[in-house]
Amino acid sequence: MRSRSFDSLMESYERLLGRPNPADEHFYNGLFTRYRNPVLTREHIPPFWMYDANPAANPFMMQRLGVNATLNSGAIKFGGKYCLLVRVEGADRKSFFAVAESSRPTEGFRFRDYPVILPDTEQQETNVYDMRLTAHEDGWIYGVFCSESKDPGNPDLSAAVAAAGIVRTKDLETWERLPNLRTLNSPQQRNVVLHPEFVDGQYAFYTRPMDDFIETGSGGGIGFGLCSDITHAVVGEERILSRRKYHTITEAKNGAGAVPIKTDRGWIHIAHGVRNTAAGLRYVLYAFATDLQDPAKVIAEPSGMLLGPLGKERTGDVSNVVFTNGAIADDDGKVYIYYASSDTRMHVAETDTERLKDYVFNTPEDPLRSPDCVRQRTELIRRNLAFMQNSK
Ligand code: M1P
Repeated sequence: MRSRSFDSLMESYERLLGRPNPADEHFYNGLFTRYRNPVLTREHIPPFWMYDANPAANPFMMQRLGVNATLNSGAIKFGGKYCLLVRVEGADRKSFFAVAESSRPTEGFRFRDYPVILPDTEQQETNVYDMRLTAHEDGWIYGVFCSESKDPGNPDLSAAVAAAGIVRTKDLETWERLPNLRTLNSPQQRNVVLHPEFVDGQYAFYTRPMDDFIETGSGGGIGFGLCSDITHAVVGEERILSRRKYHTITEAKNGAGAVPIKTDRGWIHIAHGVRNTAAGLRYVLYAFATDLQDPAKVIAEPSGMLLGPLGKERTGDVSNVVFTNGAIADDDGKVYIYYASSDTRMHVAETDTERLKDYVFNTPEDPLRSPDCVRQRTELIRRNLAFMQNSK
């Protein structure tokens, strides 16, 4: 085997970052455009994060600290740039956060020189991942993420506890850590999202009550709770807004995804839904809308999935998964949904608010039973055949 030079690794890396990412012409559904390449993979990690560049110390130019995956990223437009707060998973399985940014929403993402240094205030915390970034009307950018620890009361090596960690920043560079969120009625939390506006003068969280680290158990779906002091965040009552339902895409579990997008007709939420299969869990994205005044009141629930794993997206570390925790609604009305496939790499889907509203408010609801689904489809076919006949 021939060893490569550090310079040649840097050249390959720069070539990859300069590669254009054309729209995928094959995929069409009228709602969003997929792009041909992922926007971030582990190949986008700067070589100087993984190799010792000094050939005297690294004669075989070998990776010293490998990276396994770049996935579930928060997203925000900041300083005119599209910024992803990426979950980077090291070869050692621990995740950490890093900012990758670009002046273009669908290509050219480059990691800043250093990963995010999170204040290490939770001594029991082992792993951190899946940060949602909320530009709050109080002037801070908040990051809410999963803070995972070993369950001290359970000897099972895999037993863990998930809580919602909270940080805030003004520049995506320096981060202030606040105490983890406490939810009085739920032992565990993951996929927690901070709403961007005050609700009844309080901070509002989308939660995901769970009895257990993996199973949501009695947790009925995506919850909503208020808290008066984000510097010591405590949520009491969690109202369930997007409920898990039998024989739907959310039967096994669901969770809030991107920070909701404000439109003139309501808040549009892009979440994930999970069903079980003989091949394991399948994760897809779905959408719903809530009332502008009462963001916990669902006003539209289109049937089925918004986006599911397709082609190469289907395989990876945890196959058959798409997952979002960040979208950017741009000033021109375009919306970029950043999503990870199979817990391995990041993609973007491009749409706009008009299309999203049309989708959310004009897609029929899931009638929950096959005979009713056939009635729904037959009605569409009947209308279409009449329309096609009349337009001849
Ligand atoms: O492996 C799929 C996803 O599993 C978890 O999501 P949830 O809590 O809804 O099951 C998360 O750990 C997420 O990071 C991961 O992508």
